[in-house]
Amino acid sequence: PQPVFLRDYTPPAYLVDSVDLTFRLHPTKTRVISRIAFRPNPAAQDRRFFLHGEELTLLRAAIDGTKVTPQTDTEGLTCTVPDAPFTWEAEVEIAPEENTALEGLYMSNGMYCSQCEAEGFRKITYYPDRPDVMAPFTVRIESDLPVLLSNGNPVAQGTGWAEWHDPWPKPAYLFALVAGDLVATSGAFTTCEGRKVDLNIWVRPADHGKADYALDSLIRSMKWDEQVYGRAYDLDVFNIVAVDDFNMGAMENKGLNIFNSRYVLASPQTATDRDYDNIERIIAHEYFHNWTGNRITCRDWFQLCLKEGLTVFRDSQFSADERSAAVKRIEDVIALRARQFREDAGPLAHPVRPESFTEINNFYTATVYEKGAEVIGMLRRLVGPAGYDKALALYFERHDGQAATIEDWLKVFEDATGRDLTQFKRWYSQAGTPRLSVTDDFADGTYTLHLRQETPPTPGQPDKAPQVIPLAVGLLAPNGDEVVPTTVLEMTEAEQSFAFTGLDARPVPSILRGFSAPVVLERETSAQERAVLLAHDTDPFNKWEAGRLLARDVLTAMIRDGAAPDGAFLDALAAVARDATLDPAFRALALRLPGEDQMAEHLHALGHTPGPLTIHTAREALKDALAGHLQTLWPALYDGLACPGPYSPGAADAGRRALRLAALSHMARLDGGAQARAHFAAADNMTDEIGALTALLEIGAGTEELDRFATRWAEDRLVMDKWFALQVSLAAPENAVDTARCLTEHAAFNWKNPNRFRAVIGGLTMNAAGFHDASGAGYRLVADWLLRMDAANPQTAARMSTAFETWPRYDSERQALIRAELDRIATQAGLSRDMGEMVARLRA
Ligand code: B3K
Ligand code: ZN
Repeated sequence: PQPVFLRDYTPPAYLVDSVDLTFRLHPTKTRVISRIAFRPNPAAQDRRFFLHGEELTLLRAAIDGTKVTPQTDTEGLTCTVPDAPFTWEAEVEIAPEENTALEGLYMSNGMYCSQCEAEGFRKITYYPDRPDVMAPFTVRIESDLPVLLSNGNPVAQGTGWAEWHDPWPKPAYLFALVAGDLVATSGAFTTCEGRKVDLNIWVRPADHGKADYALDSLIRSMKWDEQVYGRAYDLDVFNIVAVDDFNMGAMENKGLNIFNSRYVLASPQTATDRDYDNIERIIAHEYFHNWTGNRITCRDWFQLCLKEGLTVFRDSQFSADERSAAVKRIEDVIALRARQFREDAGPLAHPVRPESFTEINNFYTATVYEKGAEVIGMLRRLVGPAGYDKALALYFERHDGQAATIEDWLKVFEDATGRDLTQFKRWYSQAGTPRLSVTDDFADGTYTLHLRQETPPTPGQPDKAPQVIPLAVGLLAPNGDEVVPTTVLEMTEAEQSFAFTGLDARPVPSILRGFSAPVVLERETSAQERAVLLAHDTDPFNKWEAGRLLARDVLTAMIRDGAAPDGAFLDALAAVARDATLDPAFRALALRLPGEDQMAEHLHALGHTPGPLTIHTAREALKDALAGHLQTLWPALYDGLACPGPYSPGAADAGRRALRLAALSHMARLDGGAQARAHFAAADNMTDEIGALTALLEIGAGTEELDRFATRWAEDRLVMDKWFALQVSLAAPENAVDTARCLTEHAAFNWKNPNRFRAVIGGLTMNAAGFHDASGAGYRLVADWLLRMDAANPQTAARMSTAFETWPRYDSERQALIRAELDRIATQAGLSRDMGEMVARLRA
């Protein structure tokens, strides 16, 4: 397979005025009849008529009613066509039941469903499957199944058939079809334009009653997008369907979102606070795509961040408004560092807008999504909220109905605000996380920050130019009073200094407030300064960050020098944990120590290569020390934070539960798990049940509870995913591989279900010390499963292969072991395009 390049873009040779599709559904012999009105594109030079098509059996084709015999190959067909508008008709046969890749039309538990982004429509029928070809679709579905859905509005229906029409021109990747025995949780929403919209969340009958929170989240999302972005919904119905077998989280098909059931179904007994949070966020994300993605889509797949970065940014704003902005920001940065910084630091690093790809599905990454959202956050910080709103209004006005580019996006900001964004555009083209080193001096009342930025080389990009870095800074007096409130410094040079005058004493700087740019800050700071910030910073993000840096340095000293846990750190953390004026959710985050993978990355950047087991042991020792040091605090927190009343997934109660469960997990280290066992037995919601089980597994206990859990929840797929994942990810390092292997032999291990596969194999890759066991057994097991999965479902397998992206930070023995597994995968016959590209990049 050949890579495609951004620079090679050419406009489509033919445009589409309308698409009519008829589906005669059958598990192995579905017929798809298409009638497509084409016209030559005046903007194109090329007149070759090519339609994408893969794994299709072409039964007949005609142009303007006359039979034709196109030339077909494994990628599509070509045909001689008139030099004027014409109608193409074709009939193809496909076999949804045999589709294990879960791309195109497939079956999940007896129901038909589709996933077309990015290039799945070509597995349904012959079509110019590229996002810059947009057309209105009319769809007829014929099937005995009771619920038949497609995009747009329902037109007509009878026994065994239904017709849908979507008036909004869309690219084929937003096409969707669902047919099944489904029940709906329904509601209604009247838009600010007065349109009455029927809302339905469709689930399998056994899951009825578990979609209330999803519906509530949808209604709040619709309201929010009207109020904050002025965007109203544009069809008479909005349907969401929950599907058990799904490669990703969800899909924003026009008017018919399809979701992984784990991001729809929830009840207090079966879903954790985190699940509720994810449901709210992903429902919002997919809904927001209706404007950022669907009404304005991408010209080509290199522009993916145009819709994904923006939509992630929008859903973060929504979550911040619905819950706690401070907590949301901290959680986002934790995730960004864990996934995107990690990606940027390894062989898979790529720009927010990649310049080439072999398989686009490999680029639905933390860089495109999360860094893409950070770039928009920086843009908003630079032009200010009013400038941002003006630019967005212009974006919607100018590009509605179009397939746009990053150039279009930036031009809108330039036109709306008068700002030159030439240098800023480097955020889209340069890969890697900039490192920002900071020194300072103080003389005669003037405090000066000296900044130096440098972005390390990444694959294909040895040299980097300076980027625009918005740096939010505030200054605190040594007693903790804020003397300079947040100001945004704009760094544009490789080296630059900024002065603050009129100060009485040398201040304590609070730099990169709110994590104002996705960079690594490097600054020699005393533990004392960090303690001042942890106690007094008015910026909640940096207050948390100060604690994280203290913890990181304490852990670094323990891992590298065998130091003992630092008492001053434990005291500082204790002060935060018992400060009742702070949000419990914030306190719970402050108590969370940096992860093992984060520590490995940090130490590697410092030039060290400690064994994963050393890191694990040190982190456990610090947790034990924290438990012991604060032994009187834990029961007080635990007793004081019980939520009165019935379970509510709202932020306030969730925060209390998070802090209470953090206390419980520390108590377990002191009482052998007695309290956690009692908590498990008494739990009346899944958050408490999982929290108690986690506390037990972390101390090597919980065998009985695991059994009880399995008995109680054997029939609930989503809850059982948790059971599978938890015991692998929390297994003692020396048992992790065996635990995972054993679970892959469990009767309920249906490996073709992506959620179950991710629970066990992904669970192992998340157990850093277990996965990186010196024997290489973890690498072997994961590679075995990648190969097996690749033959069935390349997308899910390729995504999991990113587990190997951290190889450069390990010792030479482990590197050799990983390399051997990557070689073994690379030489496998019949490897998918997805996996082929991933291993090639991983090995480079
Ligand atoms: N746009 C989809 C992702 C499609 C993934 C294709 N492999 C979900 C989302 O980002 O909203
Ligand atoms: Zn998205």
